[in-house]
Amino acid sequence: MTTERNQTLGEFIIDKQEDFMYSSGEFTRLINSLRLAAKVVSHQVNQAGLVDIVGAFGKENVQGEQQQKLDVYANEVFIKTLVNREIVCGIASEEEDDFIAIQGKKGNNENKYVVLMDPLDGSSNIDVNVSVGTIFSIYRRVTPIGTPVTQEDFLQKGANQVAAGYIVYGSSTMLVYTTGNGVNGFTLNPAIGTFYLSHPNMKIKEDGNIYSINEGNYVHFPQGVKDYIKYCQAEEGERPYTSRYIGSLVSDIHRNILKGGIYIYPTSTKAPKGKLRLLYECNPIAYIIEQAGGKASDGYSRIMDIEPTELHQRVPFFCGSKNMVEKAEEFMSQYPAK
Ligand code: AHM
Ligand code: MG
Repeated sequence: MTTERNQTLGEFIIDKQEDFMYSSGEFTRLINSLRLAAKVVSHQVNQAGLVDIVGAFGKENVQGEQQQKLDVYANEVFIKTLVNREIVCGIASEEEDDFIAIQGKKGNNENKYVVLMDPLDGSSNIDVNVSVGTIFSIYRRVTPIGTPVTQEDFLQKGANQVAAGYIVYGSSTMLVYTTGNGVNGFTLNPAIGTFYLSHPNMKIKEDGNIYSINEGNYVHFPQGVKDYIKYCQAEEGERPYTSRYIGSLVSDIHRNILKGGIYIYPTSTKAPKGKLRLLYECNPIAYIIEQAGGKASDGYSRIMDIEPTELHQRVPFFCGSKNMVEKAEEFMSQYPAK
């Protein structure tokens, strides 16, 4: 419940500023900008069906996917909010072919953070009134401050993340984020446009009973995944588990954090590298899941240890309750990755 007694996100950010190792206020301003953009997008998502914002935009993104009008809108809102405030030195987005280097008004940019994001994940769900989300990941740049950012600043492994979060536009809008000191969730009170701390110190159970995977692709899955699905369905102890798959990553992950479960998007004969993107989908979710006490892997090893090679790189993704992910890895290890 969000009541007047709950701390607001604004108050929380200021309180936590001092805990933050390199605190200069820059990071605080960055989170504040994301908070603002989230409110703008939330408002627009809630207008779907009332204003001309649902449906395809008529173009494909670099990955050959149909862009939805709201994808494009959310992308613009997040980018404009960050660019106008000169709060970061670079942005990478699922909707942009390449990263964006941000020059300050005076030609140089003294900011030290880059943001990688999926501005509106699961956007094909909007037309049918199903929850969608935003995912973001923040790094400290590795090239010298004041020079234009390069690809190197974005191709960092997930373990280097300074912060990560998601916003779920669901039955209510929630912003969940971590800076490496646990995970906190804030619910938007739309009447007054304020996020309140509703889910302090979120933890995912070590064992859960939900498995989330697109089973329609079963015949295309690796044998280790097929065997794990059969394990989930077997009658023994707490099993069979419940199958829940919304097809909207943020919502599936959010539910599994709150209830305990595993989410899997594996490789398949149709998608040999998996579907989800390492840098702005898997890494930020992995950081949150780990901070909540769970585990995130590619089926064999830790997601956040993968050295990225491309901005839009895809990876198989297994994440959620620790013991469930470890069990799935046990099945995968019977069939070593090629
Ligand atoms: P998107 O980034 O194009 O929206 O795709 C990512 C989405 C995730 O939200 C979701 O978990 C997954 O794709 C669903 O894929 P599928 O329909 O193949 O099960
Ligand atoms: Mg996406």
